[in-house]
Amino acid sequence: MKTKSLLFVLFVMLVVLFSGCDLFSGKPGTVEIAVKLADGTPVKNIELSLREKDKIIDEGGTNEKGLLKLSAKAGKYQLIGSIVTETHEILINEEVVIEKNKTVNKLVTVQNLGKLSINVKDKLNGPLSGAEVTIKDSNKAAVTKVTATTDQVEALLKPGTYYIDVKKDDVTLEDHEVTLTSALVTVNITLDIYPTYNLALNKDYRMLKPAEGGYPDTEKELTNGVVGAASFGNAEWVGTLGGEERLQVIVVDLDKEYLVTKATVVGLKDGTAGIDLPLGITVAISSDGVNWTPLEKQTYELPPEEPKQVVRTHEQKVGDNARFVAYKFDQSTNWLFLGEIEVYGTQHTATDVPGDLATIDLAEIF
Ligand SMILES: [Ca+2]
Repeated sequence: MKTKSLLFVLFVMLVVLFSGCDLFSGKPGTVEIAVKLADGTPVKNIELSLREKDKIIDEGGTNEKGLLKLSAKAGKYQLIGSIVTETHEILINEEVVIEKNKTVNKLVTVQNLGKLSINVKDKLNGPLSGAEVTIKDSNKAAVTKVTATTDQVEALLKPGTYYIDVKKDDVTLEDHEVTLTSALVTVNITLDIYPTYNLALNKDYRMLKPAEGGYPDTEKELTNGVVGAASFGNAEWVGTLGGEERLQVIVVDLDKEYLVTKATVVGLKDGTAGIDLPLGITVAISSDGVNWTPLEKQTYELPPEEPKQVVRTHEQKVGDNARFVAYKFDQSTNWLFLGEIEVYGTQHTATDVPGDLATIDLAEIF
């Protein structure tokens, strides 16, 4: 019995010793992986996994700096991943040795890969967002086509010759040639477009029918650059009544004549208060406040499934010179709630022209 007990104790001690050893060697170590181009440019959003034979031990994607930390117990592993570009696919298969309780560094330098960074600029060298950018290969066949949300487009591609087309509105620049090396190559492309600004901001305007007392226009609220929340109770809304004709006319004075690109107006629907958006909006432009050019009326069907309270922006393309911009509203309800009028145009086209907002007959414009 005594010997058996001793053997048992010895067995337990051995188990504890071995499991302790195993526990110790099993303490994880970390590898910090850096994925870079040949010139040191980080490569982001690359999915990598740490594998032991075919088993994935840890995985993740590289961050903005091209870095990724993966953990495993001490040992040798394969680092597996792939970079899929519009032109080719590069496989990553590297050996990584992880040491217990340590962080080791692993640099993965990707060969045969370049990063093209395209910056789109306006004629005054400012950032121009929203352009359609097409990257074409050396045979001028499209490789990728994107509409940029900002002024920048980035693409990972095989080194070589590329041609870039950039299009915004009706302005196009074609076949801008670029040689991409195994590096970050930045290209600035300038489109023949002037930047536009809200020329109506803080400008004077007049309304055919004045704001109602409960929803007043205290401080030129239609050009103050602020739009209220989707509720008639918000003080930013200017409320007017349409009267028998259910009609309102508003004229804004830009002070000078400009090339106007578009005119917008923000309206409120509040089904809890009998306020709906207009059924029709007509914009007219004038340089002198006497002779007016009406643009085509835009009509709306008001969908019943819309939310009860909603803010909508009406937009009218213009593309002509004007100092005065008039809006006519065909009201669906007697109440009309407006939040902001914006008139976009180019600053460099400013021209002094005679005209007087105070003498315009608003009832005679349309
Ligand atoms: Ca406003």
